[in-house]
Amino acid sequence: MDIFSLEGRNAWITGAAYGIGFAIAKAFVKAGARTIIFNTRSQESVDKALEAYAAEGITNVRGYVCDVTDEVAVKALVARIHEEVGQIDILVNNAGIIKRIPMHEMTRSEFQQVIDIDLVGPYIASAAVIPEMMERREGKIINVCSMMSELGRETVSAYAAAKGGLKMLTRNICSEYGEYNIQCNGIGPGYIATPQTAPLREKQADGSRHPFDSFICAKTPAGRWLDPDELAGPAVFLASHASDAVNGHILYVDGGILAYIGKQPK
Ligand code: NAP
Ligand code: GCO
Repeated sequence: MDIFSLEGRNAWITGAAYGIGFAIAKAFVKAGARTIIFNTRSQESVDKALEAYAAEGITNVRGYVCDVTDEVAVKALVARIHEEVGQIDILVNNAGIIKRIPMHEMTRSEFQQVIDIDLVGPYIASAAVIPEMMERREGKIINVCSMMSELGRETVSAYAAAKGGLKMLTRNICSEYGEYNIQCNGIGPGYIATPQTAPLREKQADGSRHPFDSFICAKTPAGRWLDPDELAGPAVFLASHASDAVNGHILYVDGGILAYIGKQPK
């Protein structure tokens, strides 16, 4: 079972201050990763995250302030990681935002911000790490996609466009760099209980469940939101040699949402 080990490997997980990225980082450490690198947009967020990692007993972690949309800063960060940590064996493009606004009410700038972080950011980070992976003829890139890589819904037009594009960026990196033994796959979480989805689970003024909360539980065969830690196994699989023959694939970790028409109302 050593093929699932990440022993001695360095993993850069963008935006892994909390939420899904943080859960993936914990899983990689448990699988033997040598160093976890993460970046967020503020020193405050980095410092808070380092405390959270320490609380989990994780000290082989380095946090940096770097906005994934800032190409100059990302290239400088990659050079600094190579200098201070070593090679980047695994890149997880996790950093992402969502804006839930009806498309006709959304400003161009709001639409662009989602595209920049959720699609252009993964391009910038991947383009920055690939040359070194090409030299070593080895590398793993995991793009955090979404149900919205496959489905649409009201108010998330920019996010769905970005995550649909990220699915195809995943397939194109696979196509262009597979000959260098670089595998690029996507992980497609379903509905996960994190700060990003907290607004969809907030109790209503009368104490009742948020309508979207009930809706998602009816669309998920298990009838519940998933936990970020349930992404651990799929993420370790895609980061390890166990997936060396898997490339350009989006591994949906959705509890069966994409297979299910939804629970009939009683
Ligand atoms: P989250 O709780 O909002 O965490 C997002 C992380 O990304 C934070 O660490 C945030 O740090 C960082 N970030 C945001 N913009 C950034 C930028 N421009 N540069 C660097 N870091 C940035 O979100 P999540 O639920 O964990 O989601 C993580 C990823 O999974 C996202 O790509 C999301 O689209 C995707 N996803 C989420 C779900 C879900 O149900 N939660 C399902 C499918 C896919 P700072 O804000 O401190 O900078
Ligand atoms: C939303 C949610 C979803 C999740 C996730 C689903 O508003 O519909 O935020 O987009 O974040 O992407 O896979």
